[in-house]
Amino acid sequence: MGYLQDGTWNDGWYDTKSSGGRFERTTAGFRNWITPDGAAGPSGVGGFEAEAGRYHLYVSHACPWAHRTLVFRALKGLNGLISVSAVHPDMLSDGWTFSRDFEGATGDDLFGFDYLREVYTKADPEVSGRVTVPILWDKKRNTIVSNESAEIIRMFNSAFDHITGNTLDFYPDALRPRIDEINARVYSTINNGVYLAGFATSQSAYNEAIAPLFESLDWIDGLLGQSRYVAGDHITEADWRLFTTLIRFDKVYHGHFKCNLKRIVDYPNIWGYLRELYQVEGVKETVHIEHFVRHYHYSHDTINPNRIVPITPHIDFDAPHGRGNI
Ligand SMILES: N[C@@H](CCC(=O)N[C@@H](CS)C(=O)NCC(=O)O)C(=O)O
Repeated sequence: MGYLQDGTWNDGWYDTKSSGGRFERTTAGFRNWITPDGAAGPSGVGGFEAEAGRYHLYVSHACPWAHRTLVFRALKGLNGLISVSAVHPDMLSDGWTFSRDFEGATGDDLFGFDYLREVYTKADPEVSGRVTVPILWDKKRNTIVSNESAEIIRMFNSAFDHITGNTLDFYPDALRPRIDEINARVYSTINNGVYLAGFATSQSAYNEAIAPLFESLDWIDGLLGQSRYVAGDHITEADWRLFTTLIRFDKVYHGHFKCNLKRIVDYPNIWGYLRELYQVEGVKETVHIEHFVRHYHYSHDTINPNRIVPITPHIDFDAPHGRGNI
């Protein structure tokens, strides 16, 4: 694992020395938006008009951030309009690779590259930053539109509606303040919270992350005792942003990231809710358990130096969810 500096690859794990053992996530570098008419979005430049067949997603099926974009692609009827390549689950000294040596690892369908970093240097030969998934690529302008999943899902939520006729809205005006409020806490304490706990290299950094993580899960379980979804009666972006962390939790974060005060199956409301989300049409096809079990345990040798991939418990995500009466 490493990063690009002025277009050159440097191998190296996250530096937590200067931050008291705390993992600090860097911000994504490409922040343009696809819009219905190509007008500029909230950040970046214009010129990325919604068109069938023009855009491509690079994902890892292991990654919860990339997983969000696949969920929105499915829910919004974009599977036939936006193509996808999936990297190999092992992220070692070369970072993400296009090796096909694992079921579901597709290779690079656009350029035949060996390494994901080549997608970044294709967009900008002098690029600096981490080589992360997801990447939303524009085949027409031959560049990266965005590598920020929170923004890619917003584009998918509305930019293609006039082409697909799919007007499902996971970020409706009336609920935006509530969704934003939930997202902020879920991001810092749950989505990123599991990483803060797992990548901590000091006891105090781990302690700082673990308490808020489980306080927030208790809070979510409480919300789900009162309403079917976290922001009320309607399923929203806030639910899908939670989903990709929850689905990995008992298989990976509980053990590998030491998030082991409770499991998701121990939460009466979250557990049924997780099954309900998994069973929404098109969603389970985006879940690749073997990729995330392999990726985390095999790639993070600072946490698991012998790279033993554990068996992990059997979890029946297909069991009836019982959420209909809430
Ligand atoms: N801000 C990004 C974060 C994406 C991210 O951190 N992806 C991880 C995989 S789960 C990655 O590719 N990490 C590689 C690295 O940090 O070198 C997003 O949400 O899109």
